[in-house]
Amino acid sequence: MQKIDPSRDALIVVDIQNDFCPGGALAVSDGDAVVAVANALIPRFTNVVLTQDWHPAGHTSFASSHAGQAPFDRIDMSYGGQTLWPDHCVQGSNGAEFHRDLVTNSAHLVIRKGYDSAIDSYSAFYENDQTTPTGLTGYLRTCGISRVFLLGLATDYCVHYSTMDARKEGFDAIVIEDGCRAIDLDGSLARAMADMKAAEVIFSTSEQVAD
Ligand code: VGL
Ligand code: ZN
Repeated sequence: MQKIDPSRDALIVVDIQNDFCPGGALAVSDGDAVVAVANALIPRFTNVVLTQDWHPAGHTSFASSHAGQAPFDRIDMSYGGQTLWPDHCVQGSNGAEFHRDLVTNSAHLVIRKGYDSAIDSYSAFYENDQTTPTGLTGYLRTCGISRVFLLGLATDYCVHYSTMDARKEGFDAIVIEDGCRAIDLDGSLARAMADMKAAEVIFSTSEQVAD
């Protein structure tokens, strides 16, 4: 059992947006299944943070921004390797909106990320250069948070990177397994799981979360 302590725990709901759900531009298989899990947990936390992938048109992570490249190709960027994606979560587009059934009203904070056209940002804490902060660490610390529960899309990208950064920043981290779905590109899910386990991330089902 993972018992919620509202004074020190926050729930981070990662990228539950139309483009990552069936019918979206970068649809994660069964992605909309996480909405019900998120909705059941959100009211049980005092401190809820939502993240929103939020790219300008022509973003560097889009394959369409690189002549001769196709979605899911990998290229080298100044900050390291970058997987290229279909255009997705363009600022102000319907695809960038939260899933219409996600209950967002009680969230205290929405962290938008990936808005710098030259850097991708999977993590809720740092852009992919691993040095540009979003400010989330300061926010959580200021609020007295020492442990984060994470769920959302996708397990092997934004949930994975957010969870690893949470650990690096000294937060305990619990990933809600039934609240996540993966893209799973070339073994990315297995790598993400191994990484998170090595970083002493705790895995729990939403059923095992107690008040
Ligand atoms: C994500 C790929 C590109 C994610 C965002 O939310 O996991 N993946 N942008
Ligand atoms: Zn993105």
